[in-house]
Amino acid sequence: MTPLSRPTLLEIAAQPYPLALDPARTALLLIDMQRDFLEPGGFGAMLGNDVSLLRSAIAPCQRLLDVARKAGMLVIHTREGHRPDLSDAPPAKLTRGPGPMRIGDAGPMGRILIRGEPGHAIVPELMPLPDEPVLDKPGKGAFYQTDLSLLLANRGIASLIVAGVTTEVCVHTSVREANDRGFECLVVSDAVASYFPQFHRAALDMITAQGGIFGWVADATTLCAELARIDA
Ligand code: C5J
Repeated sequence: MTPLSRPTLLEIAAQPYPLALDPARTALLLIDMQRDFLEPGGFGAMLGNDVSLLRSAIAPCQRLLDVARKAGMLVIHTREGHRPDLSDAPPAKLTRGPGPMRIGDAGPMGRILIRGEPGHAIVPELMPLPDEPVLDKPGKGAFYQTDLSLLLANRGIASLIVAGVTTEVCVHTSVREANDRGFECLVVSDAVASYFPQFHRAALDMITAQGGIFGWVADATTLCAELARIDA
């Protein structure tokens, strides 16, 4: 395909209809690709989940990261987690789930969902570069109690490419928050994943239903082929 020079609108073959993206006003948002959710022996696995279902998103995320970096796009990573003293975790979240597998309890990779613990880190395959913002979020949504809005506004971002885990929890919450704030969201179907395939499918369907009520969905191959045309 022919390389493009900026400014250029990319037309992405997406569901429910093609999306025009201005790469200069688009950011890649990678949600919670953390060791505790994705690695065998982590918190997710300890709960009895099959982490291979989540790990299938790593390679598509790597491809997205690669083209986004080459295109000079803003890349933002998030991590779900709390302060070691748990002072930023609401009681309703702390008392959720069977003990001793709650937030702050000892897990196989350190204390569960606590900042600075080994399991809280982003998987090595998707290690952020030093100039890429990493947002620590105490909730499921990437906008809740973070400075994401500010970072996006300062860069004039209007559209988000969203990838990460899990499709129906932190990805969905973040997309809903972004949609209400006026961002166009393109969710990358094979770069998001869930421990529950039926939830993954339903969550993607919810985004594109009713003419794209929360946004658009496209696969990584389609998107990467378009982004790779950008001449940064
Ligand atoms: C995320 C969760 N990241 N499922 N967290 O989706 O609790």
